Amino acid sequence: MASNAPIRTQTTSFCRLCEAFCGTVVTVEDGRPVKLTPDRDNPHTQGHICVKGAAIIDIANDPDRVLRPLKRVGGPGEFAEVSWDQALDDIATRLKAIIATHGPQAVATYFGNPGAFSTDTFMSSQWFLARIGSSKFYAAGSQDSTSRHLASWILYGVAFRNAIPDLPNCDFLIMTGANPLVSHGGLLTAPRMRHDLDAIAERGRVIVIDPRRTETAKRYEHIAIQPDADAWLHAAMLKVMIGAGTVDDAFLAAHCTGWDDLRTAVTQVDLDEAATATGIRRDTIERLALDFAAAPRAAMYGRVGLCRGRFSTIANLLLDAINIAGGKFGKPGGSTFGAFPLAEGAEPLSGYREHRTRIGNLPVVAGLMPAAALPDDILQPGEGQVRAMMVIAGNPVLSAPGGERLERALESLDLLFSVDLYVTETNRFAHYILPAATFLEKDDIPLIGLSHMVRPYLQYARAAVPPMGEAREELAIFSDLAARMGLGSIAPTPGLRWLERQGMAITPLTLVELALRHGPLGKRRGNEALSFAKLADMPHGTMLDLPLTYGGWADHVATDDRKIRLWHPIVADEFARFAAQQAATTDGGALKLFSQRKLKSMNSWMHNPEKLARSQRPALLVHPADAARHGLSNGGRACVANAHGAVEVAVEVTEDVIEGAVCYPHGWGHNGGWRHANTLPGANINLLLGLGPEAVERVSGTTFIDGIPVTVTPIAA
Ligand SMILES: Nc1nc2c(c(=O)[nH]1)N[C@H]1C(S)=C(S)[C@@H](COP(=O)(O)OP(=O)(O)OC[C@H]3O[C@@H](n4cnc5c(=O)[nH]c(N)nc54)[C@H](O)[C@@H]3O)O[C@H]1N2
Ligand SMILES: Nc1nc2c(c(=O)[nH]1)N[C@H]1C(S)=C(S)[C@@H](COP(=O)(O)OP(=O)(O)OC[C@H]3O[C@@H](n4cnc5c(=O)[nH]c(N)nc54)[C@H](O)[C@@H]3O)O[C@H]1N2
Ligand code: SF4
Ligand SMILES: [Mo]
Repeated sequence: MASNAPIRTQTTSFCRLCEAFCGTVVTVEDGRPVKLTPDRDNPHTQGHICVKGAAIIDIANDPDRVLRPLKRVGGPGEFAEVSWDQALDDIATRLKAIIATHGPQAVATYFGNPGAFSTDTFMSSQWFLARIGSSKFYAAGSQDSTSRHLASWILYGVAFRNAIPDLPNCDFLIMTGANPLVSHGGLLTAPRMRHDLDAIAERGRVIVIDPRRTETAKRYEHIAIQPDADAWLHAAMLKVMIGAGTVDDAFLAAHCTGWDDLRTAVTQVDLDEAATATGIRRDTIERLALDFAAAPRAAMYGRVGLCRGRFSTIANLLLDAINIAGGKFGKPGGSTFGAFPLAEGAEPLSGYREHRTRIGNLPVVAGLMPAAALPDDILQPGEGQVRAMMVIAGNPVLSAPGGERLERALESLDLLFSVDLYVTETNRFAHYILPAATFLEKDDIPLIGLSHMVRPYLQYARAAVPPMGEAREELAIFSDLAARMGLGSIAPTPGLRWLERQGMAITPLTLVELALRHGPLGKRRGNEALSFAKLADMPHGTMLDLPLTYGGWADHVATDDRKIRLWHPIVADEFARFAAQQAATTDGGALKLFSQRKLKSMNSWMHNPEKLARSQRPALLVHPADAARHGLSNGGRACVANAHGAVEVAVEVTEDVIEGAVCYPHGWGHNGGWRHANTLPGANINLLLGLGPEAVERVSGTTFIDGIPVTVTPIAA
């Protein structure tokens, strides 16, 4: 008997919207994803998901989602559907002509945040760029982590080697520049973070250092700090630890180089000046340093709030130095490297300075080019001028610096195409938009999280549904483009292309599978057990029998002498610059702008689903004393301005933000193809960010985002 009941399947999977990689169950009815629920049997996340994860269903089925290739037919944002053949033939022809005339460096990529969570998107876009011979990989990293990666490169010899706090065994955690109860962690995968932090607070202390009394700060202890002052705090803490004789001299002598130089540099920092710069009382700084030093199982962890100021690289380096000199590094309950399930050398983001930017001669960190150099790389004529761009999973018009200049640059390109789910503020300037597949439509493993997992885990998730509409995975898109350009495959090396000709399947996932099978876990569990076919038979994933690297951490240091490098010419130069800054006075009437994230918002793109957006009212947080001083009122409007631009915002007066600073979320001010998000209030705060070498930390290309001076003036109703 025929039934009209829908055909319903359930597939276990994991969310790929942030680094928590929560285990999920995807319900599919008649070929459509209809529900995403937590996978309570996932041993890693044990039923945790957040509201954004569940909303991927609304995104996948969003009537505004791009499901067929679009071609520009008029002004920005005016598109018509075309076939894949038409789109790819034209893109391939134009790319070939641009490369033939201007060389491969005339082609650049902008790679955005969601792409980092898809092995396919991340590796195939890198492969394609390498295959055409360009190194111009612009990325969100300069708004997020390049100063962290430079500090890691100096210390450990590998840019992507970041230490993580051993949360399960830690009794004293200092968390700075991070709000994991909202963000769910960065360069740290611990999806049940709140449970971990609660347990630490129960055993000991969790201290949050932040210019805002954040959701995390409210739950634990809070020390308010002025934005962009972390280098002062960290140097002062280290100086106090040295003065009190609480540093681990034996560890420093055995495992580190450059301690004498670093010690000399930090002892020159004046503690009263550090108190003035940070807004933290001197005795509070001293107590914090001594309590940390005295706690046997202590760690200090920091994230994006440390990565976008004027001295981000040394702020990050000093954070690690506090862990190292304090005798907390590589020990249970301290700070150490995550487990490494992949074969050594498999990290894609490792180096520094392999090339420099054409604009501003900035060094490139971990292959990630600084976004602040992009608009002029397009607009300024000369050898290597960018004439074609692909924007993959990024929306730099809202998330990066550049504003109108970036828009003008994008509109001037000979070719701009984007792989995305939506028509955005950025790709509305494109010649073509190619429809991307969501994570529901792809096989994957949580690759980017593997080296930052507090409790190492692995899952191979199969696509819950095939790509919807005419969406395609990036591997298919770039392979097809390469073929149409006469390049054959996009496999990045001649060796891999040779293997491919012998009949071996060379894809991002098959290479990751190989790196996994030949890594430490393969030796332990047996090579076969780690085939993706076998892993796929474990629908809830598997905890890995790999401990964090206590003791074994030294094997993962890749400096020439295999010692942790606490001093380097870059550090010397940065300290010289820092010391010169210390005497400088602060600007009279200006307030310091910094950023915040919201639980129901994801950078610039999850604002279209009604269920996420309805509670969002972006507002400038202002301390009552500053509000009185500048004539601002709660619920009123204000103009926030500096030399780079001006935006109009709503004002919220609150004691949660430190006096002297103001806070606003990024990613708002929509005018893309999102019918709902376009109607929402909110401004693009990144119009206030500068461009070019003056607007970045020179050594890391980090965009100055947090602590930038602005004036705030009331706007009459
Ligand atoms: N002022 C200020 N600026 C900031 C920040 C801040 O805190 N303050 N944060 C910075 C940080 S940390 C980051 S990482 C950047 C983020 O900024 P971007 O890297 O630009 O990323 P998003 O804004 O998240 O935009 C992601 C784009 O990818 C698309 N997309 C979503 N899923 C997929 C997918 O599966 N495949 C493809 N192909 N496309 C997809 C979305 O539609 C959207 O257009 O912003 C930075 N900018
Ligand atoms: N809900 C949600 N989750 C997200 C994202 C999102 O947009 N929404 N984005 C994802 C991305 S791309 C990333 S990179 C991660 C980031 O993860 P986190 O680093 O935890 O991100 P934030 O919530 O921005 O936390 C940064 C904190 O630094 C503080 N801060 C700002 N300036 C300074 C400073 O100068 N010094 C100090 N000490 N603190 C400062 C801010 O007030 C803020 O509370 O989150 C990811 N998760
Ligand atoms: S916390 Fe991150 S990984 Fe987990 S459901 Fe939310 S967005 Fe997805
Ligand atoms: Mo980020």
